[in-house]
Amino acid sequence: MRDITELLNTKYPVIQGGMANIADHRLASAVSNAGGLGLIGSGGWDMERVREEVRKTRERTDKPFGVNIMLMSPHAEDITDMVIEEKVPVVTTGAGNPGPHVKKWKEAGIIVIPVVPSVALAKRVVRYGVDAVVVEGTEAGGHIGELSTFALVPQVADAVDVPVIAAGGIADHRGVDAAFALGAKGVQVGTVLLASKECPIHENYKQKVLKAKDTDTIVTGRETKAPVRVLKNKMAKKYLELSRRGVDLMELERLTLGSLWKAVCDGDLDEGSFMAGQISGLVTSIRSVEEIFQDMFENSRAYKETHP
Ligand code: TUI
Repeated sequence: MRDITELLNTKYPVIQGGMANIADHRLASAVSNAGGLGLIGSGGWDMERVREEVRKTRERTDKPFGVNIMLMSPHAEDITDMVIEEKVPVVTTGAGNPGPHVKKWKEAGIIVIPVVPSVALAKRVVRYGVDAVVVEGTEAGGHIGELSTFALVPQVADAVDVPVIAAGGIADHRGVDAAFALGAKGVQVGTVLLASKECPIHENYKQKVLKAKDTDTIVTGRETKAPVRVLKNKMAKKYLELSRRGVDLMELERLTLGSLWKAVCDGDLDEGSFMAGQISGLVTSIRSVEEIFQDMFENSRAYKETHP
């Protein structure tokens, strides 16, 4: 099976999570320049804004990068065509089934890597002809599935014949080694990058991640079809109440993105939605993306063995 670094043309087998409203050209280019695959997180932005981010990323790096398309976004359809026009090398998708779009992306020479929360969806997207899958466990931040990384990764690895990239709960070399032991060929990380020097979020967001302990995340919207993991605060409790009352999905999504904005830009500790994964408790210092990847891979036995 093809190695992830060979498939993506990166130094390290790591993809940055496509964090909506957060992962702009600054984070994406920093990740790509540090040897991973940087992604522009398109959720929350319209097509022209994402196009601008693509162009700015190209000004900052000559390394491969990608766009994550959040399929629940009202702009998703437009963005699926824009990535072809802009010759974006890699597309990842989240929060839905990308099936109908895979053919046109493959014909355009794009590497396609959907994020999947189950064996069933992994098998379905592989039939469409994708290059790899990101298998994301419920430990992850933001919009999540039901199954844990530990249970899901080996089941998907056995079920499909494309490389599996593990996500959810990975922040250091132990997570990388565990993911490889479960059959993954690479990892995707989000939470640990929130605390990177280059991540363009409000300082309060970074400090909230640094201060979080193991039990400080909760999942809002489990009753609806859009469960979202966030750090506990006043807003999270308000969501729990709203989703318990069965508030309309679209309204909840608007609220989520609106308050994510308040967290990312204003650092509003009460009204913001601080999406982050269960591994937040392990993240205790601000480092550069390069330092983070060095720790993750230069100390990983599995990486050393597979990339001598
Ligand atoms: O997409 C994510 N994480 C996200 S997206 C986001 S923005 C948002 N805003 C408001 C409400 C919801 C999200 C924040 N974080 N991760 C990838 C991911 N994809 N996790 C789970 C899934 C998923 C779920 C169901 C993928 C496919 C899927 O398919 C259902 C189907 O149609 O078969």
